[in-house]
Amino acid sequence: MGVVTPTNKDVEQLEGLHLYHGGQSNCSMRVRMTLEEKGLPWTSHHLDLRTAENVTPEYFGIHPKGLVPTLVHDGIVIIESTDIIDYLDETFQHPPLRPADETEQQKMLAWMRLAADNHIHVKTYMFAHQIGKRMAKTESQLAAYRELQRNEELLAFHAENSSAAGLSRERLAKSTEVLKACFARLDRELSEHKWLAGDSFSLADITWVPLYVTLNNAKFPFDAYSNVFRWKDAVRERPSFQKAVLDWVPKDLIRD
Ligand SMILES: N[C@@H](CCC(=O)N[C@@H](CS)C(=O)NCC(=O)O)C(=O)O
Repeated sequence: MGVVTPTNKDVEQLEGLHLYHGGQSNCSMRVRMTLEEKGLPWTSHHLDLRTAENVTPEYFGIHPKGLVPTLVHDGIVIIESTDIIDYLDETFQHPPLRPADETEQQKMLAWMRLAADNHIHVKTYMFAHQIGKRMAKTESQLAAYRELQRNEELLAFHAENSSAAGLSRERLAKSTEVLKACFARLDRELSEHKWLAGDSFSLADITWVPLYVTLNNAKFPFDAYSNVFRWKDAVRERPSFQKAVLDWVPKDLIRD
């Protein structure tokens, strides 16, 4: 589980549920949806990723990679969105967001792992098609980032995105291929069941619907996946989608 010991000791004093998150961040949407589904009160610490509010010594003292989201629950710091939502569901069990059936539960966890393992491909597609130029760092911003960031994959990603040529065609082609295969898999599953892990809405759906939202905003070609369309419409009807997704993403950035 994604519990970390922060070097920024201030957060260990926080009481209740505190979420460090970004409005448009798909990983943050997962946690907000889970909190809304459970009706849990939480305190928002919003970080604007466009102005690199996450790239500060204070925030790296909370999340060692400087990413959102981070949940702090009574001073316990948890990172990695899929671990956070799993933690929330284990800790606050009503209403449950995992199937009662053990096989379906394993299926739910497998969908969550698939999303976590492929996050870099979502990021690549989104940066290449939508926000990469806006998020490019200047030389001095890259130098400041190198001072804080210890993760090689993130250093390489942001350096490549900030280069004159931007993210390479090879990187984008690979990510597009992986994402198409993932959504083809979702589509097959959803041709047989209403929800990803079976007959009940679960953390698997909460994990994947923000990826649909983010990629759709970046004009990912979803036309081939009719069952995915039906599923995202069903998720959109949930009040948690309005509160956790639509209320946080600027209207001009969200596509239907
Ligand atoms: N595996 C992490 C990924 C977190 C992540 O990449 N968050 C993005 C927003 S969705 C972020 O903070 N990006 C800022 C950056 O790359 O500097 C999780 O699931 O929480």
